[in-house]
Amino acid sequence: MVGLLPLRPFDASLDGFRNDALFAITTLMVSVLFVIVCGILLWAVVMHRQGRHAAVYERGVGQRHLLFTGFITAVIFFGIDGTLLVDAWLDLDQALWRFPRADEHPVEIEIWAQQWSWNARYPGPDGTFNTPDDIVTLNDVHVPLNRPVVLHLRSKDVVHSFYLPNFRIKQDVLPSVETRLWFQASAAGVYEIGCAQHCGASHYRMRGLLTAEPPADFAAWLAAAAADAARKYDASDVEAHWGWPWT
Ligand SMILES: [Cu+2]
Repeated sequence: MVGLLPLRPFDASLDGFRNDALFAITTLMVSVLFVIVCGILLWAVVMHRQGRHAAVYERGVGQRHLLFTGFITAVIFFGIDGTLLVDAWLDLDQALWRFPRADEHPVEIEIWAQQWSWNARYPGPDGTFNTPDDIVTLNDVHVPLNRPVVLHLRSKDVVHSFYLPNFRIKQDVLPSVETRLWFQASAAGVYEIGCAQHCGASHYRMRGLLTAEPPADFAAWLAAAAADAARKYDASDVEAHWGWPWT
């Protein structure tokens, strides 16, 4: 069924297929209802065209009408919203809400959004955020393949939305509240990070790159980035110390 939607971006994530399946089911059900409604409209136009028979005004309060209305409403409700009943099959809870446990050793990254770029912060060799050995990048996030990644997100200014089309996830990034997201990359590549919330004049330029790579390549990148961060660290640059304690 997912094949019905060939125009979706390449799925590079462990759980993206669940999102695609739900999207496909919903699209299919809405399409079926669309055809039925168009059929009814066409039937009404033909059957009630001028001269065929006089129109009759119905108040729609009779038991027969109420039952019919209830039936139609139920069909629409279960046909569209009812697709969420396939939750058990798609196991969406498992994919969306089961954040990785500590013993799964997720990669932890803080994302600080601002007009109009994405700041990323890794905890560095000491494993603690907001310390001098943190690794800080701009519009450049790297993650290893086949290992969960947890993001904690905040915004410096307005509401943004961290969007990874190739991983089928999106989360609002707010100035006042920390939001969270997790995913796992299953295919190596360089993918786009987009902002999905109109956030000002240059919203369209607010994009970064996410590189998913084998663990050895990720470790090499992380080591190089750590050395670079140590070189650039400036204790007096208050603006650069935007990290927060990971909770
Ligand atoms: Cu934005």
